[in-house]
Amino acid sequence: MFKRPTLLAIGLLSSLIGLNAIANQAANLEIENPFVREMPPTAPATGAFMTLINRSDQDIAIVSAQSDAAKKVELHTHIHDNGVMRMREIPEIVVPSMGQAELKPGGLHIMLINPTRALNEGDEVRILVTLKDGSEQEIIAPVRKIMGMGQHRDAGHGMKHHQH
Ligand SMILES: [Cu+2]
Repeated sequence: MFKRPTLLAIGLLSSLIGLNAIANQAANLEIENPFVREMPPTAPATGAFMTLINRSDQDIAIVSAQSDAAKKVELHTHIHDNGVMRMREIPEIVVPSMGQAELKPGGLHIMLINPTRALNEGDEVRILVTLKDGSEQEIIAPVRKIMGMGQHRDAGHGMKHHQH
């Protein structure tokens, strides 16, 4: 006796999924206010920050990123380790359905390691992110100076925290 409603439900569900599949994750991901932090030319790395907005009803995940401005690009977060902020590579940055993810100094970020050129304020950095469904989105992020980055002091790669 449940056959009819069940079939109907499945039909509805598959048509919904079918509709959703047309728009890939990249089409549902909005990037707001992207920027790359200006660093001295000798700096081994810098970070890209932005707000990621997901207007779809399914989570979207960035699983990798690349850029011609850096030899290596990683997805990072910060963790508190005994009162010291450290960066850690993570496998993906998730943007929850109908929600957003904030990439900001001291939090989630896209790490540009070994920049291939000096990145000065006013320059633009192209970053290509790959999403879990294989779709890609290009981000154009202007380079900006950020002042008062005290919380980043101890967050460098391979830097030891010295007690004096
Ligand atoms: Cu980092």
